[in-house]
Amino acid sequence: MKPKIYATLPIPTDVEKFLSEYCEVRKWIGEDRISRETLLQDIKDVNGLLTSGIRIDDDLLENAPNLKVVSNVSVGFNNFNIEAMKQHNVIGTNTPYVLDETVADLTFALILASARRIAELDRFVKDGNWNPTKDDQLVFGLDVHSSTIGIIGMGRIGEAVARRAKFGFNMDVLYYNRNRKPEAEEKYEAEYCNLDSLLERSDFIVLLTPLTPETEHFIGEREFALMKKSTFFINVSRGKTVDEAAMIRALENKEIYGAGLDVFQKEPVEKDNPLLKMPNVVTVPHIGSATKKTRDAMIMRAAQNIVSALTGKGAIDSVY
Ligand code: 8YV
Repeated sequence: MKPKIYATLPIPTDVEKFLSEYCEVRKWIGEDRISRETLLQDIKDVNGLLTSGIRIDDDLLENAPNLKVVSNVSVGFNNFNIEAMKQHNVIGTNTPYVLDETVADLTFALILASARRIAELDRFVKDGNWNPTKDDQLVFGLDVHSSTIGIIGMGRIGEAVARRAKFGFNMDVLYYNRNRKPEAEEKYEAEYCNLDSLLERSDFIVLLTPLTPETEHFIGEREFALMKKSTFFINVSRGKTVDEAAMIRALENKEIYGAGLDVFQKEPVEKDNPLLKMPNVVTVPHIGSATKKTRDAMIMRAAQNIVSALTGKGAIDSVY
């Protein structure tokens, strides 16, 4: 009897072919995101769940007594209730490594787009407002090269950002992390400093911490008040690592110069969110890893994780 797995997101053909060699594959084929109700119904007898962003808690685990593994198609796993999964003896896996460079690219896209006002001036030109007689200062931005970047969370993606900053943009690299990263200090002349010093000295602050109970609202009113008025805040981690209301106030009060945001407290972000009306805030819809090549690599890795766990070879990327 092949183990049964359920996928809540579309699976490329080659991945489905790989999975079908080892498992009986069932999947959600609806247009929209699967509802909680349907999900709990559909997974009653499955052994493995291939998913992304779905809350894995006691309620779901009670509903799936045969579940042995939940494989996230993401590196972040704040959707896992780890204690509940341990109690139900369910393995949790994620997809590290395969997205590091793609997320680092998007991070720099947000740095460049916010500093050089790309989104705003793209609209400016397309709205027919480009008038050569007008004072050039109207379109001035701020330099990225030779400035100072502050990386909060120097993991693999943080190091990929540091490499781009050092060797691509001749930037000074500061970082704050739970533990020192001697290699990054060696390779990118990255300077380890305490959080407040990083916040006070950086021109671009990049938040790259996972969302955990310790990092919820890690950046709030106090932290924004320490930043320079010329600073750009870049969030490519999770919306809830930032106190969004405090960020909105800091932007409205010009305590910081601008922001580049890939993630929001609520996703999709509400249409009336004040951030969406600020020309000095660049917003994108959680696209950190959103390239075909990288997403295909993520779902193949997640498939390998689920097969490995269900064929007794243990989990390649277990999160606990
Ligand atoms: C995912 C991400 O695409 O990997 C992560 O942690 O945030 C993205 O790569 C996203 O989680 C999909 O919901």
